[in-house]
Amino acid sequence: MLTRKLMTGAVAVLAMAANGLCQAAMLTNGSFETGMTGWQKTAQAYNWNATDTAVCLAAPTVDGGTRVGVFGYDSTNGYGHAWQVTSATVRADQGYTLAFSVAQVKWGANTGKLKVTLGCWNGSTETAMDELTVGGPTVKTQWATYYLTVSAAEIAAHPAWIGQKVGVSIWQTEQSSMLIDALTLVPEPASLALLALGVAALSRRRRA
Ligand SMILES: [Ca+2]
Repeated sequence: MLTRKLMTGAVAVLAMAANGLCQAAMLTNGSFETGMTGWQKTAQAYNWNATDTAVCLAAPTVDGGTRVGVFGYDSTNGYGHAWQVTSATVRADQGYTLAFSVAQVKWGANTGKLKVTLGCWNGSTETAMDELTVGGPTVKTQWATYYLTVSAAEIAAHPAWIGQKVGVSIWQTEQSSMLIDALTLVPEPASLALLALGVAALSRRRRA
């Protein structure tokens, strides 16, 4: 009985370790602690930065010392876009959850919006697997956390997604003063449960 308990604990620890490894590997600098390192961006996103001090919030960041302000607007060329393509390949047996935090700052008459996409990339274009637009007339000056999720079942129902790379996009959708921080992309918990079951099965086989 003690062995069984120890084994259950070991499986839980392994599952958490696997989660931690994936979390560490999936997004580079999702907390913007090194500015926009690891993120690609269009020329229109020229004024997105992690160093401005013009905005006063009760909590200026969510994690670490910096976040990104989705600021500025190129009246000739339109809105900015930043993105990151991970090394993970979309599989029919693996879902994902993306968490991110946004705060909104009223800038003159503008209230701002941004859209975040959990997508798949075929090398040149992105297809949204899930996306959410945040912001609008009701200004939320405190940080709120949002989640995008795509399940393995949803992926299995979209064969065109499979084999593409998992990626994340941040889109400026209006002349905006939005802050974003703390993006984390992790495998869907259900899949981790399956992983834990697999480890448990292996452990049982080893003991037998
Ligand atoms: Ca941060």
